[in-house]
Amino acid sequence: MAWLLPRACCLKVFCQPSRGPFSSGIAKAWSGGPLTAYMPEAVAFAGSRDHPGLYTVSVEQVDEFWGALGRNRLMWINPFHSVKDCNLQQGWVSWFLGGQLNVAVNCLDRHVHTAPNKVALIWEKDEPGKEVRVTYRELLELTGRLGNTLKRQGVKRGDRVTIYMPPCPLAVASMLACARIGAVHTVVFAGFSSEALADRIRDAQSETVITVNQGLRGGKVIELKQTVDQAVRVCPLVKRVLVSMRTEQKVPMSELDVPLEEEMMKEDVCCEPAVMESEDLLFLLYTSGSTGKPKGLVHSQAGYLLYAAITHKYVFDYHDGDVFGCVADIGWITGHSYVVYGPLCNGGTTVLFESTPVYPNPGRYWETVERLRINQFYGAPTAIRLLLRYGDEWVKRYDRSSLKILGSVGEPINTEAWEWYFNVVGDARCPVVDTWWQTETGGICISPRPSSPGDEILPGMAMRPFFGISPALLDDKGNILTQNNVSGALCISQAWPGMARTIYNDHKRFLETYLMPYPGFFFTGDGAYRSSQGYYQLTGRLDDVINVSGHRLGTAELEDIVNQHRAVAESAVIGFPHEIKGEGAYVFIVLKKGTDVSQERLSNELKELVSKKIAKYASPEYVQVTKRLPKTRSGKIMRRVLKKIVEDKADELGDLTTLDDHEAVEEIIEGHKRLLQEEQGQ
Ligand code: 6R9
Repeated sequence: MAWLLPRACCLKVFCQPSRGPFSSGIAKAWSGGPLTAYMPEAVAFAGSRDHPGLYTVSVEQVDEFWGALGRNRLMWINPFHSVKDCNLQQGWVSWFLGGQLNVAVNCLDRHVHTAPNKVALIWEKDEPGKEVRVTYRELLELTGRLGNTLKRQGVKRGDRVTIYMPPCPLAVASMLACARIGAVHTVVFAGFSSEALADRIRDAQSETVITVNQGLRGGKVIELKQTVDQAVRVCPLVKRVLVSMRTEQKVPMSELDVPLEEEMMKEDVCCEPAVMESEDLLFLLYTSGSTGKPKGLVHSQAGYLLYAAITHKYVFDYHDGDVFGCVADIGWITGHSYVVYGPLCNGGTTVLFESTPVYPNPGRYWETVERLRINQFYGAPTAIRLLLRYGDEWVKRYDRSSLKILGSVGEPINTEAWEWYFNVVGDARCPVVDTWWQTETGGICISPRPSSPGDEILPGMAMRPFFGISPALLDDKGNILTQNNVSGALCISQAWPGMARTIYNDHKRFLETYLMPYPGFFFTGDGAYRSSQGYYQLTGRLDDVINVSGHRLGTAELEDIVNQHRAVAESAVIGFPHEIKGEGAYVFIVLKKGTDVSQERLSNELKELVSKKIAKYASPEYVQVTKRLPKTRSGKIMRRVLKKIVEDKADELGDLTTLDDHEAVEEIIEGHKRLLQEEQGQ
């Protein structure tokens, strides 16, 4: 393994023994029961005897709550003097002021001190059964050598480094090496096109790119270095490209290119950690807006790290020794927070999944669960819906008894997929946590857990705000909806440590997008319903709302019903201008494998189903069957593209750099034309 380096003779560990929650003396001194084992800091919070009590403290005594966690769960070089200075009205958010720390030290050194041989990463390579385990000591060594290589190449504190790599230990070491030397990483999903990559390199003004010669995904070789070559041709600022060898295949190297492993071998494993201020930049991560160029959301050091760690611990009930399996790519915020920063800050063992859910067959996830003894599995509804199409057999042939909790993220999880995940994958034994959050929020904000043991979990609902999160629903006029059983724009009414601080080089856009629509609130762009019991259910992006005959309908709500049809594997509902109703619903359907139903019958049955479950006015005008839906690389349906197609504006599809499968779009355009012709012919 080219990247696994020989053991170093000396390894300087930059830390004191951990004061982490599990080794804390405070816990032993407490005799008040299980709550302090759960959250030792609670001993200092008056009135926090149970979960609701703790939540109340977290939103009402914000400084006490986050101050105690900040002091206890992170390792500081210099302690902070104030917990926060935030004003959402003015767009001013700072946490842990005056504090200095190093994120890589928090994620590595302190664990090397207590458990050097504990496994930090399990790299689940594309080839099943070839996993590689990397201990905390080894990961620290890799990070140190890489940090020194970056420094020798001229990378300085504050410089942006673009990482274009699939999930692999060196990608994690690259992120942590940046954090160690004070550089700002920006990971670009290693599936994006050269244009998308170039846009992001230019926006970040990166002089350094780290990549691999080739990637492997689903058994296919991906020429990642070639993509980088094309991108850097139009990025004159790039001074160096560090190339790691994922496969044995040599690739042409130009004068910009630096063979990464060779250079790392020349470096020492000890790399002095930079002393970083809490609010220094940790990373940028690009996410696409519905219009305009992608936004480089900025996350800073202490607040982000603490929030990622705390949500990882409490949402998933992560315990020392557990194997945490988040199958997201590291190019996505989920990969940042729940493959890398959260688990490593907690000293956990985290899986880096390089493959796809269907390689070499649709049993891949569950075979991996069995082989690695994964305790918490965290995936996306799109993959669950895909696997559901292949039936239960692929799940049942593997032993999933290690699983304790199942997580879902990225989109609303429809009831059918939720039930299948819970009943088939989890054998009706593991809680399913539908976690709502965004690149902008840094970590999970609404999720059924944490809550009191045994508290109910309802299918397809994110339900409860996390510690420190105070959701609010607002109407069109900006009024706060205080009652239950209402829908509105989901906002968050006070700052939390994990929130993004700005958009890189465009603070104005940050203010306009998130803070100005509802002054004093952070606006998420999503709609939500608060049930009569006070639980939150996400109803989709607000720009995806359809207004049929004056009734606002969430696309997610309609899709949930459509997906209940026995033949439907997946659907996307789009609004289009309708002479009478204002807007009508146009439904795209992907059929389950092996189902055979005529277009006409399906269309009639779906109309009936929607009429029955919602109302007649909501029943779809058009039903188009297609082989696949256009999706982003992280699996979100690109509704914006479908909308242009149904509005007959296929020549205005806009930015397609994040699109996964261009053929899907062609097929849908053709299908749409055919459907209209058939309708007109009738
Ligand atoms: C983590 C992540 C954020 C958008 C978000 C929302 C949708 C994410 C969801 C969900 C319903 C959930 N979303 N989780 N919708 N239920 N559990 O996905 O970040 O890529 O920035 O996307 O995804 O619309 O606003 P990001």
